[in-house]
Amino acid sequence: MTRVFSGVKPTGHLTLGNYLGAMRRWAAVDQHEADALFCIVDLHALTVEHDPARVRRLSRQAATLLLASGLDPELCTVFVQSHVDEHTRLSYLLECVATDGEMRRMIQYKEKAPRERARGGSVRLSLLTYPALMAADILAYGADEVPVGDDQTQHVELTRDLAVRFNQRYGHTFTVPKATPPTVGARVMNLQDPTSKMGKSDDAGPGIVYLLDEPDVVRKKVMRAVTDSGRDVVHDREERPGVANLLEILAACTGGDPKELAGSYASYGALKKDTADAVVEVLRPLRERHQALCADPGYVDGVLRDGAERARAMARPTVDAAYRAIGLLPAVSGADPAPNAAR
Ligand code: AQP
Repeated sequence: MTRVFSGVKPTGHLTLGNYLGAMRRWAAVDQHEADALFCIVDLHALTVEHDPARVRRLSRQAATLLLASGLDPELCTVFVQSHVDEHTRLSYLLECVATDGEMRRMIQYKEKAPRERARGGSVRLSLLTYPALMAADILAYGADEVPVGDDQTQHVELTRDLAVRFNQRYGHTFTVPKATPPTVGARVMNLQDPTSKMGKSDDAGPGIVYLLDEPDVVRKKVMRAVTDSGRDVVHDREERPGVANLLEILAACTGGDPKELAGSYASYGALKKDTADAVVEVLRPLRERHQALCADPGYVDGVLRDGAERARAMARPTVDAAYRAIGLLPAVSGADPAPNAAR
């Protein structure tokens, strides 16, 4: 059975981009068709200036939203990255296989490092090295596929490179995974700046639809989306990024095709109204389930505890194999026979 791994980072409230680009398919397809693991990658949230209490809160909220989106712990494994030590154990080995040039070429590093400097802070070393941790997240589980939005495909490419390099140098240890972005909704753009991705850690604003926004807030944000100076509704990402973004959101919510949908609208106003309605309807069941789950925090804790146990058991053999392959002396446990006794 295909093994699938993916995750969300608790750096902000989850957005429509996270949902349409990744989460929705995890619940609708991946958990049914694959042996799937979904992770709240909290260690990644420490790579930028953070408030410890907020990261804890957002981690719990992300876990609750994953379950609210339809992930079923009977069908898949839902867990928190920092609860499973194998991720950081493997990450160091992968740092010993990666080069600093590879890390510096990562788009997220190039985008986020100047932002951290502009906010008056210094750039954490982990912002440079976390792609190795991300590779460890994936390789520890022998994942074949990584269902992610477009923005993460470069990280999965790096993961592939590291897996191939490790296997060539030290013997076959890792499955080489591939990214599987969705056909529609792979890159939801900011409604106020449709040339930038809708990002959860961006400064909050009317361009970002959060999964827990009230319906009237969602409507307002969509109705105020920046469009273009033209009048006709066409799907053209280069020349009409605002309208293209709305068409893609509508298509992702209703299952249509953005180019075909364009032909059925004579005005931007009508397109915005239908897009707002479609987004509100897509988010409605998720908000309702989230509310119900918040009333039962013990359930979420239990899911995360069981998920971490399962994940640990899956990751340990591969990570142990990587430690042996790279040349580290296995630790002898108390239960192992002493060398003399074995003779
Ligand atoms: N705007 C987006 N459109 C489509 N997919 C998106 N994803 C994120 N933003 C969009 C996908 O959501 C999954 C989880 O993302 P993440 O938590 O790993 O964070 P990210 O990719 O770095 O994007 P964010 O949400 O904007 O976080 P920040 O602001 O902290 O960087 C991934 O599969 C991602 O592709």
